[in-house]
Amino acid sequence: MTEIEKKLPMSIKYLTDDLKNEFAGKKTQNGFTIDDVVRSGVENSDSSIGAYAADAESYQLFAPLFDKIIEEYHGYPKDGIHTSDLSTDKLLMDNLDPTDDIINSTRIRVGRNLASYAFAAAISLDDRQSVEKEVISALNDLTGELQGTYYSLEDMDEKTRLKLVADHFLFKKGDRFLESAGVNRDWPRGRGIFCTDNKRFLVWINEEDHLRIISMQNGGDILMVFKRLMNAINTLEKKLQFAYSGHLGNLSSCPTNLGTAMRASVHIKLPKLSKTPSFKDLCNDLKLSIRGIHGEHSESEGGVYDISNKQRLGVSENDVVYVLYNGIKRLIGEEAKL
Ligand code: ADP
Ligand code: DAR
Repeated sequence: MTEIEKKLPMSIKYLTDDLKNEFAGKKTQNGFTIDDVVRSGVENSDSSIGAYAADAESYQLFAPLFDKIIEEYHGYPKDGIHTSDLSTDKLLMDNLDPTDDIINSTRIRVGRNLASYAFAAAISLDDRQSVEKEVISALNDLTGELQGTYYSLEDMDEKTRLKLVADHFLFKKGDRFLESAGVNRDWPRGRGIFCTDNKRFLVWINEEDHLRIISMQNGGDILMVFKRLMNAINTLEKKLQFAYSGHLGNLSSCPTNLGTAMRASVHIKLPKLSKTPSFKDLCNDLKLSIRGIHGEHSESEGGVYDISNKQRLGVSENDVVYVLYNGIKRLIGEEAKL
């Protein structure tokens, strides 16, 4: 493979002429063809993945392509069996930053899609509004630390929306990658955010997936954030039927969010370590991703980075939170040495 081919979006790199012939004429029950699946990667050649699923069926109908992408991104085999572990009683982890000097905040989120609807790239406006209604009904039954209020993006004034985005609580309109995939259609109709008064528990409705279930708070108490999220997932799973398969776990629009569909992140100050030449390699070795502090494709500010687990599939929720915990413990140690 040439150096140029290596830099292509995975969806383009692995969509050989043989596969194009194999997929010709095929479409999912929601009318998605292989061209629809890879449109984002074709229109955005700087995509890392460049493919979005329209529904659960996409992962079966176009499996020869998705298998390659999934194997490269998650290191997960095409015959793998995903196991979930939403328990919290086995986890032994203390607060890595009890004096709040280095970890600004911790956020753990999962993506979920309702089994009976097309995913964001293919869903109709009516169905997106039905998803919104079904999820709000389930959320309104939540009690205790999860009790909150739903705010529709259609009714939200711009000043409030911008503040919620700036404060890292609310999602922005999808970037060009999501635009090409068709995820932004009818924006902002059928979309909104549910949150508790203290904003430690939030649910996005109809961003990139039907739900993003989020637990977050200032500081580094990863275990407390994880326990709140597990409580929410275990409660919501009793009310909503999520798209799931034994092979791929929770099914998501983007193949990077399969399996646990979990991204566990901290916003952490690493002003010295981040300037060393080995910072990226160290995070890679620790199976950690580096992002800026205002979401994907944003920049870090003031030496603060969004560090999170990279692998989401073929590992359990307990594994994910330990990858973050052990990785952050190591990064804090390396920063202290400098
Ligand atoms: P995701 O795909 O997990 O939703 P993004 O990178 O798009 O992630 O981030 C979504 C929003 O969540 C952004 O506003 C980002 O700043 C915020 N965010 C992510 N991780 C943290 C964190 N550990 N602390 C505070 N805000 C966070
Ligand atoms: N930029 C797209 C998305 C990759 C993962 N991020 C998601 N799903 N938000 C790409 O293919 O590079």
